[in-house]
Amino acid sequence: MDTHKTKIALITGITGQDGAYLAEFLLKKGYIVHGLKRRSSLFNTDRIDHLYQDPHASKRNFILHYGDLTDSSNLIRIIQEVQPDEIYNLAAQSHVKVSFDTPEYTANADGIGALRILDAVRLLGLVKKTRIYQASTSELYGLVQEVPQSERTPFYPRSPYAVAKLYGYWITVNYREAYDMFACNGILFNHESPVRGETFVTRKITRAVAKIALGLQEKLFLGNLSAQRDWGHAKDYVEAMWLILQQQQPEDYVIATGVTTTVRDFVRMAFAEVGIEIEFSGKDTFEKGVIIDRDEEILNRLNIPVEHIKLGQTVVKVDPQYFRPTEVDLLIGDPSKAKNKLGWIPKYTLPMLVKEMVDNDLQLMRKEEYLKKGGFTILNYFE
Ligand code: NDP
Ligand code: GDR
Repeated sequence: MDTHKTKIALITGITGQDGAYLAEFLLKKGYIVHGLKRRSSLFNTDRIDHLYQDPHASKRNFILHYGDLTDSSNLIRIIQEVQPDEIYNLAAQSHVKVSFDTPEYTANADGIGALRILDAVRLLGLVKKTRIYQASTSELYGLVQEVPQSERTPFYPRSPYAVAKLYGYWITVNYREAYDMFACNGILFNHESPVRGETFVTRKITRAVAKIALGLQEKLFLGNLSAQRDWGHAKDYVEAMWLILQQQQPEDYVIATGVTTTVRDFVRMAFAEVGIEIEFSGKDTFEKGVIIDRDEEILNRLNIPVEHIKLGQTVVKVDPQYFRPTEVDLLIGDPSKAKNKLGWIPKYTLPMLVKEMVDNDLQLMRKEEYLKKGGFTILNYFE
């Protein structure tokens, strides 16, 4: 038997944050990587453009297919064509707040989408060949039942997103038990990176910090500053996805750092990276963050004009439009099972993650600064 046969992976959601990191990771491991991308009116492959291969080339190990998790016949056709050894189902309407505006679509893509993948594998007779990873989430825990949250903690979802993902979780367990499939849930806590979507809170903060430092934006408007999240780095988390599918037995795993931090403290840490010290005062909707000190050595090193950083200036304000109808107050994961069984150890700490994100956004915003100096209009999106 040839034990070195090249493995084939299919990644749904390949254009997203995790899809991009996972594709890179699997290509380095020697996989042939197929990805599902949606048709859009503009190019939507920014995060994977560095992996792109000319479709006319005779040999390729990175191949994209148009598709959508809401379209069964398309998924069946692609899975039949690709005959994957591993499917990573990462595609989803992944924004919790947006799921309150688009609950039915979110249920379709995030809940029934998982079923469509599992059932395609079953109908095509690939149950013994294809292993499936389902992107489950710490949002399943929702209203706090116990801390830290582990594989045994009861679920209490608090958004249409989380309810849809609850279906995805259980249908994965059910297909594993009913049809003896190698199908697993990774219950991943929040993970971020320089390519995190711009409307998730960490990236929104690091982009704003860079813009404020360069004088391109005045204020950052945020919602619930007291929410606590267990933030890790996406690079570490995609490795865990792969490890989950390499085990003898299909099981579900919590992937987390075990450290939790408030949004407020994330803001403080991000501003500190560019030499700005923030103090918060006021309560609830009246809470604000004001510059109380600046570190001129850091500002000089980063080439940030000191006159942009005005002591006493309010740079953070609460805007209730970012509150959620039902919130998840506290997430902190217990990754013991992943550490013991998978040997998974994250390499990044939160300070390392914050630094990498702020550095990257500072570099990106330099381009905007250059355009502004050239007389071009800079657009500020406050989403
Ligand atoms: P992103 O939002 O960055 O990426 C989502 C991906 O799904 C994009 O490629 C998007 O395509 C695609 N997509 C959305 N809807 C559909 C659809 N109907 N059909 C096909 N593709 C679709 O998410 P992340 O990379 O951060 O997360 C990956 C997965 O992990 C998601 O399922 C998310 O819910 C889950 N998760 C994420 C966590 C995190 O902290 N990042 C934590 C726990 C779970 P397009 O680029 O065209 O929009
Ligand atoms: P989350 O991530 O909802 O945990 O879902 P997000 O970054 O959107 O919110 C984290 C916390 O920050 C609070 N918050 C704000 N959030 C956003 N987006 N914008 C704001 O202005 C703002 N102000 C405060 C939120 O209320 C929340 O408490 C992410 C997604 O990646 C999901 O797909 C994934 O399943 C979970 O993480 C684990």
